[in-house]
Amino acid sequence: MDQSSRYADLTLREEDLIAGGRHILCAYKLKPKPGTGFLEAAAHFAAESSTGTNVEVSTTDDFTKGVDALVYLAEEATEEVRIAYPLELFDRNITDGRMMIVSFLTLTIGNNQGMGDIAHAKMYDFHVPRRAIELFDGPSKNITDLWRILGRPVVDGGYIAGTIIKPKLGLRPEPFARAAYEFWLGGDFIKNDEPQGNQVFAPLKESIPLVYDAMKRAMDETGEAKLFSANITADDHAEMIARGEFILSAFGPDADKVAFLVDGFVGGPGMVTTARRYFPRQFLHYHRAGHGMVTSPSSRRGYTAYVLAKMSRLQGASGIHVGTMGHGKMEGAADDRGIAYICERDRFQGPAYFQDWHAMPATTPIVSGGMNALRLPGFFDTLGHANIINTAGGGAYGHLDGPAAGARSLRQAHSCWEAGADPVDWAAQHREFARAFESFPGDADRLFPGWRRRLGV
Ligand code: CAP
Ligand code: MG
Repeated sequence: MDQSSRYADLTLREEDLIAGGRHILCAYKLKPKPGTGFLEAAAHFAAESSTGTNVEVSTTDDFTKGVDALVYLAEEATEEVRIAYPLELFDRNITDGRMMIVSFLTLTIGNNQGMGDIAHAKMYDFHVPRRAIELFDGPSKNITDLWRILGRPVVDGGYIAGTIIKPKLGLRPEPFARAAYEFWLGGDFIKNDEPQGNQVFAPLKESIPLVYDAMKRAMDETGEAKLFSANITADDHAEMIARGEFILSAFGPDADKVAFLVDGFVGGPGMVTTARRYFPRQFLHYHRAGHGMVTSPSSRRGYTAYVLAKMSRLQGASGIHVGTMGHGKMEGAADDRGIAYICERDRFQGPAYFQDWHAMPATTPIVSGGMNALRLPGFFDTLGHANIINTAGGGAYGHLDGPAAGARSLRQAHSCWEAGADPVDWAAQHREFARAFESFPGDADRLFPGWRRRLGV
């Protein structure tokens, strides 16, 4: 049934919809199944994403039609479809009237992902009006709070050198805490790896007190504050709360130095908001493990990493992994910069929409995935700044001289970039950075041909 007469209005102008402030706009790349017209498919997509189904129903009234999602742009040649969703469609908390990302997803990326007449559809941008900005939690903490704890300037406080305890799994509490202590002798920030929690060989209630002891010893020895991002991911809300409360209790007077990590993609919006609302005074670290199933360029369904990051800011992520823009081991490219910029800037021109955040606090870009000291200068050149949290697991624990040297090599790489120096020249004056060349010779050969001769290795 062609519903385009009801669910499409191509006379609507995007600038009017944005100025009107009563709609969330979504931009998709959509391909119909053979035999279905493009506008017909888009209209059915909008119907199933709002007030309709595949047939007319007798219970529809004029009010219903007033909150229809409407296709306002449809270009078959570019597979471009843009849909305006009235704010009234989205579910609101009975507790405080706020909006929720789960409702945004259920409508805009819900049943429409499996319809028989749609080959595939993927959201690559969306626009939220000021009223929606007012109704989402947004971040309560971000890198500014971490800079303050680290004794840095709270504006442009710069690079936070971090790691992930590696191996990903398999360390019992004592070696886990030792690995943390050794990195903290040279670095700032440590996170649990995304699957680390309460494995039977590393009970959380044994590991966390040892990690805190390691933090205290490292802070005493270095005279520097240290940060730990503890994973509280769990299926059960009560388990998350129990973990978070235990961790805060264990860190006692240094509980402000603890961030809470959630595997937000696989855990879903409920998990992110549980952490955001129950522990609003802790930095909320959004790990996106699993996102590639929909965000990968090879996926033509779901939504992009840009959309994921934009949603995380509305949810209140203090920081989210934004990828390495082609410099690390995960999929990515230089134009992924936008994933960081939509998180950290107060306004940004995305791939489809210009978004004004109306002073919603920023979500901090977290850069991870195959990073080491050699790859950092090129990354900073791509991003254009270093006001980020970087977590390099292999880049620290794979350093020939151990984790502390690995951490120092990361900091030296940042200093090299800040100085605008040639990395090989810089390595000649900075031992741990030089030893990163020998630790990761494949990267060194690829990035800095002739380094052996110049460093006399
Ligand atoms: C990196 C990492 C991160 C991924 C996440 C890992 O370890 O801890 O979880 O990078 O990817 O488990 O692979 P290494 P993204 O530093 O040893 O590579 O940040 O793109 O979400
Ligand atoms: Mg990891």
